Order: sequence, then structure tokens, then C-alpha cells
Amino acid sequence: MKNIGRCRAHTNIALIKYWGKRNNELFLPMNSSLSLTLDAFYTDTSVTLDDTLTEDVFYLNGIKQDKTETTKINRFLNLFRETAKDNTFAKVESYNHVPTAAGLASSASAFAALAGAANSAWKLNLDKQTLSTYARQGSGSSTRSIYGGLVEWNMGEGNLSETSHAIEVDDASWDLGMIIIAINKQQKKLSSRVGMKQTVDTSPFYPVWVTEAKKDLIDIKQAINEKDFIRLGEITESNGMKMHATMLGATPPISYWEPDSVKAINKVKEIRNNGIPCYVTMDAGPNVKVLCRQSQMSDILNKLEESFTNDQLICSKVGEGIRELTD
Ligand code: 2P0
Repeated sequence: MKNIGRCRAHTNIALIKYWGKRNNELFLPMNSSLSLTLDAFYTDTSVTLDDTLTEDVFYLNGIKQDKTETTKINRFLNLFRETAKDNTFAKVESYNHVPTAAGLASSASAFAALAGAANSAWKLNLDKQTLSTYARQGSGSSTRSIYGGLVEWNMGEGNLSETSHAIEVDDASWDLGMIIIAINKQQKKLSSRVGMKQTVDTSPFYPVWVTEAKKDLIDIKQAINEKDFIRLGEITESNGMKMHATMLGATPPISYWEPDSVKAINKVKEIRNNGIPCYVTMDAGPNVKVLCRQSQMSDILNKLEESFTNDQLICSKVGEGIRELTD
């Protein structure tokens, strides 16, 4: 038997961040989050069920992966095997399409694409909302990559896995875009998973973060409803900074910033002060992401080129949700 499923998923950048779990096994978050799916970065994955295999095998960008990486895939695929009541092992082949300078290899697109491909391979026909609860259990941020545009990951209730899922809030077809300023493509020193646990466990600011994130989510959804770009940007920038401030309060303190991150933030402020609205956000790494109007992207890019090289600057339009690949 050789059933094959193929799927493409795009990465996403959170405007309201997810930083901390209330349940580490089920990847249930402390707060709901909201993101923009990006067109420029995506993962294509195929899952081939093969009853001659005695274990799962995993190739990333054509290279066979070691036991540690394959075990993550194996555990994730077990969710689908349990649902399908079929223990067949799989060959998983994934290709990350990320400009090399970006350093944005993303678990968000990876597990969303894997979820979509596994859904097809086992012919489960799970709907997107359900699929987002599966993707979540590979990596929290991949919950949101199931959908395109502006996406909310609803934190859900208690320990009820099925209640913590993504929904599309808006198709974001109102002149939105993002520029990535790639500061450093090295792998981050502290994984998000460890960093967020350390923050939850030790930062005295953590309860304030959760309260603020909840307020910010309400406000940003109103800004989205009103298609108010300035408000969207202000809330995005403020929320990202509050997440990083909360991390700084951890013991030991966590900072993903580098000197050039500050240089990028200051440059964006300068552009904004000169009349073009654009706003920064940062994740668990030194790269700076600039939320802007797509129609003003080339003007902003020209200004950023005064301080950064061309290959450090990557523009993205709004991306779509997962899609089955048929060749
Ligand atoms: C986010 N980040 O909302 C936040 C903001 C980074 C900073 O989700 O442990 O790889 O696999 O659930 O999803 C990165 O963390 O962590 C992340 P796990 P994940 O996009």
C-alpha cells in the first residue's frame, strides 16, 4: 500500500504573541494569539504510507534526518495513526522554501504542512479547524498556519484540546505586507520552547503579560474590523515589546536581541517619523519584522537599504492557508 498526501503551508508572524503554555503536553497556550500568514516562506511536505517500512523516515531538504528529529515526526504522526486506526509507517519528505538569508526556518509552516499531508495520506478528511488542533501538538505557532490572512489561535478552555484551535479572522486583502530585516541567520541559542517555559516559571511580569495580551487581542480585532492600519501597527509593536520585556524579567534573563536589532528598530521609527507608517515586531530571535502597507513597501525598502544590505531585506505579501499539492 502506498498512499501519498502532499501539502503546502506558509509561515506566520504573530502580531499578538503566544509565549507560554498552560499545558506542555497538549501545547495549550496561556493566551490567545493572532498572526499574519506570509506568502514568502513556506514548506512543502509529502507523507507516503508504506507498509514495507518498519519505522518512520524523515528527509528535510533532501537530507535524511537523525533519530531526534525523526522521533518528533513519529510522535506527531501517531496522532493521525490513532485517528485512522492504522499503524502504517510513513516516509516524510519536507522542503523549506525560505530565502537563505532570512534565517526563518519555521516550525509553524513545517507542522502545518505535515498535518495537511498526513490528513490526505490517511484520507481522514479532517476539517481545517480540527486540523489546527493537530498541528498545534507539533508546534504551537503552526496552529495558525493552517489558515491564510489574519488568523486567531483561540486559547480554548481548560485541558480540552479540541477547544484550542485557529480561525480566520480576516483575509487581510486590505493593503498589508511585511518586510523581514534579517539580522542573523544562525540558529537561536535558546529554543522558544525552553525560553517560554523559563519565562512562565520565573518572570514576575508573566501575569501582567497574560492580562495585557488579552486586552491587546480585543483591541487588535477591533482595528482589523475597522481596517485601521495605524492602530493595527501600534498594537502589534506594543504587544511584541511587552513580550520581550516579560522575557527580560525571567531568571536568568532572556534576550534574543542583537545590536543590529536595535539599529533596525530605530530605522523603522525614523521612517515612521518621516511620514510612512510602519511598525516592528520580533520573535524568538534577533530578526526584525516590519508590518507595513503593501503599497508603501518599495518606499520603505528604499529607506531600509540605507542601513541594511539588499539580501538582508525580504518582502512578503499576505499568504494563503494550507493547500493540497497535486502535481
Ligand atoms: C508566536 N513564537 O506567537 C511566538 C512569538 C515566538 C515568539 O510561537 O513550543 O515554535 O513549538 O509551541 O510555536 C515560537 O514558538 O513553540 C512562537 P512550541 P513555537 O509566534
